[in-house]
Amino acid sequence: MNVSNSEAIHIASPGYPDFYPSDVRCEWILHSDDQSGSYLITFIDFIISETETYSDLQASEDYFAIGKGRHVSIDTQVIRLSKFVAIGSTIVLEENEIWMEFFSDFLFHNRGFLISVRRRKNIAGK
Ligand SMILES: [Ca+2]
Repeated sequence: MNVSNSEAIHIASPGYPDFYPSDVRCEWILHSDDQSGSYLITFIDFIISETETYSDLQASEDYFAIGKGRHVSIDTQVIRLSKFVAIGSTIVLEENEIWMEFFSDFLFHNRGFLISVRRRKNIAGK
């Protein structure tokens, strides 16, 4: 997705505001033509199911992760979020390209997330 300086884009979990499905993995790559700006990522809604282990069912935790560049990997990951994030929380990333990943395991769903992403010019001299 291309993010311009003038408008916010919205990214949501699949099916939002209905519960997201089990067993999904989504990736978003965000790119800006402006090399000298930052991404402002604001959480409008965020509830992801926490996973408990039942008997021999080994589930991994649902999560939403954000990282630098276009290659989803633990090495470039900046933050990994589960369960709840306070509404209005904002993350700033001074990058040209960032990735986002959503993963849900086979157990439990929830409403998921809605975020807005804006592009902001860096302050001169920084
Ligand atoms: Ca789950």
